[in-house]
Amino acid sequence: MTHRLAVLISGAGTNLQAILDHITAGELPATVSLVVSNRAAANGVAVARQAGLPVAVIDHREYPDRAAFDAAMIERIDAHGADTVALAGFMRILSPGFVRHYQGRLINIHPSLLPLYPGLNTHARALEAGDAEHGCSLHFVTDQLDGGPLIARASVPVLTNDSVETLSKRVQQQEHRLYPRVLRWRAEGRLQLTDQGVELDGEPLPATGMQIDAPA
Ligand code: NHR
Ligand code: GAR
Repeated sequence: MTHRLAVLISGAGTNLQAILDHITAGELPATVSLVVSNRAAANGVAVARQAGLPVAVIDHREYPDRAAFDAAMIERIDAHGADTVALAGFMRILSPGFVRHYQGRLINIHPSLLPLYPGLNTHARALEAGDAEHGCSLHFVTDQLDGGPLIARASVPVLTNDSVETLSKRVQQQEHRLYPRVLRWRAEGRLQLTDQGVELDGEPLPATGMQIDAPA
C-alpha cells in the first residue's frame, strides 16, 4: 500500500533521479509506478529504464490536439495507479480535463520563486531583472499556468557573474532537495489540497508555501 508516484518528464530527468535516489536511501516511502515522457530522446527516459521502471513514451505530435494527448496519458497513468502525479521538467501545458482528473494529486516544480516568472526562461528573466534572489517552487497544478496553490519554495542567491547555466545549476540543487521532501509529505498523507488551500498536518500553509532553504 505504498504511495504510488507517476512522474512526467520531457528532459534531463535530474529531478526524477533525485526522487529515485531518495527512495533508494529510504527517505521517501513511495514507489514510482510509471514514468511518462513526451520525448523519446529525453535523457530522463534512460534514467527511468536504467532504474528498471515502467516507461511510457507518449509523443504529443502524434495526437490531433492537447485533449487527445492528455487522454492518452490519463489512460496509461491510471493503468499503473497514481496517488500523486509529479511534473518534473514536463514541458507540455495540460488541458482542463487532465487537471480536473488529477485535482489535488497533481504537483509541479517550477524554476522560479513563484508568483515571480511563471512560464518559460525563468533564469534569464531573473538575471535580466537584476534580482538578488532566485529559486524554485512546488505547487499544486491548476488551469492557471504556474499559478496553482504554493506548497514550498527554496531560494538561492544570484551571484555577480552568474550566467543562466551557473544560476540554473544552483537552483536545481535546491530542486533536488525540495521535490523529494514534498513528495514525502504526500506519501505520509500529510499534504492535501482543500477548499481552504494547502494543508500540511491539517494546518493551512501560508500563501507562499513552506520556505525551505539550504542549510547554511
Ligand atoms: N499545465 C497546467 N494546466 N497548469 C500548470 O501550472 C502547468 C501545466 C503544465 C506544465 C510546468 C510549467 C513550468 O513549470 C507546467 C505547469 C510548459 C510551458 C509551456 O509553455 C509553460 C509552463 C510549464 C511547462 N509549454 C509549451 C506548450 O505549448 C511548449 C514548450 C516546449 O515544448 O518547449 O505546451 O514551467
Ligand atoms: C527543472 O529545472 C525544472 O524546474 C524545469 O526544468 C528542469 C527539468 O530538469 N521545469 C520547467 O522548466 C517546466 N517548464 P530535469 O529534467 O533534469 O528534472
